[in-house]
Amino acid sequence: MPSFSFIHAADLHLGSPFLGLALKDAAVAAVFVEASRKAFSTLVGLAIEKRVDFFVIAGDVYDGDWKDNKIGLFFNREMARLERAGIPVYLLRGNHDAASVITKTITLPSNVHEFPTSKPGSVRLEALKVALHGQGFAERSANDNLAIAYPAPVSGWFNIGILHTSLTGREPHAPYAPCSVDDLRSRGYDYWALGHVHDFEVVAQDPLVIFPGNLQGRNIRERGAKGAVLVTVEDGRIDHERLIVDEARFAQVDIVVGPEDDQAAILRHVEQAVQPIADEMAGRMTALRIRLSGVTPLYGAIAANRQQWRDEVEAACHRVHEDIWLEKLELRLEPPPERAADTDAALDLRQLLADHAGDTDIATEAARLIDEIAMRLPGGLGATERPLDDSMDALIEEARQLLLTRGQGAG
Ligand SMILES: [Mn+2]
Repeated sequence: MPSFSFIHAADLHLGSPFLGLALKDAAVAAVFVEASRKAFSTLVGLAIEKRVDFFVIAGDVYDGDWKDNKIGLFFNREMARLERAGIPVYLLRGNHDAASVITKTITLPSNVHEFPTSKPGSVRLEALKVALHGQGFAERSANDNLAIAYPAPVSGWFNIGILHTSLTGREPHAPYAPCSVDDLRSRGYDYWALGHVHDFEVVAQDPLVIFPGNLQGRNIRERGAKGAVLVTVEDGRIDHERLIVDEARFAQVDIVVGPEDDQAAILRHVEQAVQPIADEMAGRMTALRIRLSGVTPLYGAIAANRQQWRDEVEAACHRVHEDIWLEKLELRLEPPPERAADTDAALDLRQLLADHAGDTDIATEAARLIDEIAMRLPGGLGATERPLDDSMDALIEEARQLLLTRGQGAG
């Protein structure tokens, strides 16, 4: 069997907005906006430099329909770079760029092969004795098990299955093209190039089943290093390594403060907690969420001066590394018990709020109100826009802290 190498990427999500990223510095925000495209350009550059034999993209090239042709023009340019380097590309559509979702097109160079969406298709690379099998999504939601209809392997060749799937379920990813690892195994292929799940995961070793994750984190849920996978096949032996190409990074640290900590001590805790992030970011701009919890007598002062504290915490981040920016300061602090017991009113309020902590009725009612507001927005919200899902708990907690501060002030 000939030796060869290929790149397995997925979930480029070109054109994806950076939701919830309230970076105040415009130049920093611009780095994040450009990051998904830059990450893909970097990966294409690596493919050319490493002279891989082909390039696989397992769905969700585009985040959704294009506003204009800018995204299509960008993708075409990158595909043309690969074509000039003699590297063919095999790709399919996922839920985000299903055939029914993308209405605009730009003609791509002839090195780009797209798998059909109506049935599984196969491509044979004679010289390498490699067969690739895949089926894209016709519609945004693919509820059928696509994998079981994939064709039998080409005997004696290296067979690769390409599929956009959540397997048997990968929260919080929507359950599309459901199938089990055994379904994949039953096809008798040598490698499964999956897409859809945004975290890197080697799902199985025999055969290798891999989610490369997305190329670039887009929000605080998509933290850590992002990239694609380089697969090398030599004398029938398969090796894989991650190619980290993300341009900017999301990270989160939790810091527990103590009753004896004054402002200087809290900021020192921040610097200590941020140091490991600085050690790992390797020159990348990083958007950091910091969650402060614990009991502190500064509770009221912090809640009343959130903006000043936010800026002090960001300043502490910058003292550790100039490219760490505060994505959000999340406050989950508690006042010391004796302070809350100062007045009966404050005690009652605290108890009352504690009784309702985690009350699902509050979240449900808030969600209902948000839906109502969304419905009245001119033009409405897009199908995939879920405005406050991720921050609902944090917002309710913030409201609770504000109420407590006021309660204490009034007492
Ligand atoms: Mn997807």
